[in-house]
Amino acid sequence: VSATGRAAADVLIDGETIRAVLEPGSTLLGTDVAASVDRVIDATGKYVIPGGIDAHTHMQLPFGGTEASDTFESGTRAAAHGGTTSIIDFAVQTYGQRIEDGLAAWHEKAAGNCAIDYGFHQIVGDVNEASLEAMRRLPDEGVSSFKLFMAYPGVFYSDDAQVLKAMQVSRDTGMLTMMHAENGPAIDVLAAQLVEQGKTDPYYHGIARAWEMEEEATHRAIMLAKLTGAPLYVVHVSAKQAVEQLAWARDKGQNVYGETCPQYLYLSLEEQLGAESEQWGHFEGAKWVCSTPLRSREERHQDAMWQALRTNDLQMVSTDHCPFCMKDQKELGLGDFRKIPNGIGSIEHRMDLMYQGVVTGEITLERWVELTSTTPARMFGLYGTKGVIQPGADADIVVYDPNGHTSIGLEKTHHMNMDYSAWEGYEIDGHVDTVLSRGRVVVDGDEYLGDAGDGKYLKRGLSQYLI
Ligand code: DUC
Ligand code: ZN
Ligand code: ZN
Repeated sequence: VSATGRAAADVLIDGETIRAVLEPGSTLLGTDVAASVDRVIDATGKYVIPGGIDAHTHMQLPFGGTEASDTFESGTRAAAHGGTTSIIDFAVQTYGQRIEDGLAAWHEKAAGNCAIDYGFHQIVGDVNEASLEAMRRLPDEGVSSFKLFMAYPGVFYSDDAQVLKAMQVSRDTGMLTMMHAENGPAIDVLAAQLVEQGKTDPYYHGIARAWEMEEEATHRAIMLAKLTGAPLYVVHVSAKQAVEQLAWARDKGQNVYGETCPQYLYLSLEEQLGAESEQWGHFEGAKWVCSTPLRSREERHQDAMWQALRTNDLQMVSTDHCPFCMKDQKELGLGDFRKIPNGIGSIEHRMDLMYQGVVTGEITLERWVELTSTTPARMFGLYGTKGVIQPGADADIVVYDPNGHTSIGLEKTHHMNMDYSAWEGYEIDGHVDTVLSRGRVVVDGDEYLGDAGDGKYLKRGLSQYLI
């Protein structure tokens, strides 16, 4: 299955790369191909797809007074189990730090630890003259995209002047501007007022981060991008009004793109409000505190996200994998939702959760491949090597069994370093059967056969979506 169609075929792999895609039962130079190879993986009745590319992850991210709980080792192993064979993680420049040092620190965290191939975007957390200079050299390092935050004042935040200057570099270099589009200063006022009124439960995180805050920031990002000529990619879109902004800009011919995440397709603010457990009481809702927040089902944001994935108003699905445990991590926000570390872990389940959208008729099989692998490769300068099954491409391949079944839960399918699953009880009508990373079988059934350090750094080229 590719982004454009499906056919019965044999895939011939030689070492780390795909040598040929052949008619079933083909001969090559007079010999029966299947009879002359070292190993045959029988995919009869199953889908053979390019390995998933999760273009938005945060391994070991220092955030909210703690650190995201998956290391590059545990997180990429969980990814492999779920049929994802490449990630693009976010290297962080913190306030006052040099960009070069932030990037070097990320290389150090990842090198020798990853189960699958990995690349980096650069978070620019301090837009100043030195940063703007350093950003121009990032493409030479294989980092062809950077992320700015219109949220989190005092942490990663950039004001409009900083956004404008960074976008000018984006225009000049062809680096993609990735935007966290929420009005952080306004959100922080609303959040403080809610806490003053005693509204401290996790649910109020989503009330403070109202969709108006996302719509407004998305619009502002679009206008600043238009003015500067920067290519814009809005991350973790969750509000239907933000999608309308993207669609409006695209209809006018502007070069803007957007991703959503599984949590914005399946989970809702109402369910977060209703969440309660013996152990945590109403604090149970902290499990789903992420930014942008879960949105109201009644307001039909989830339906709008699925629709946008069909109409191509949104082009990709990434996870924003940013896991925290309840114990000692989410717990920091007991009594004040502002102190709950923001993030959900989903890297292991993205391919399955999106496949369920094929089962329920939300998207086609081809669109599944396009949203999870082919477009991420094109968007972030990996296409040809990744994102497609064709001669010369890396043999990153998933054999997916549509007759299999996956029960998600902490005691079932769970390899992420978390003490809960944000997807507890989800049932998927399909199963990741076999996963190959550059020709090596790293997952067979539910068994992991790879090693930490198998994954190598991906020097990315510029996006294919530049015009
Ligand atoms: N959102 C999250 O939920 N976590 C990490 C950073 C972000 O923007
Ligand atoms: Zn973000
Ligand atoms: Zn993120």
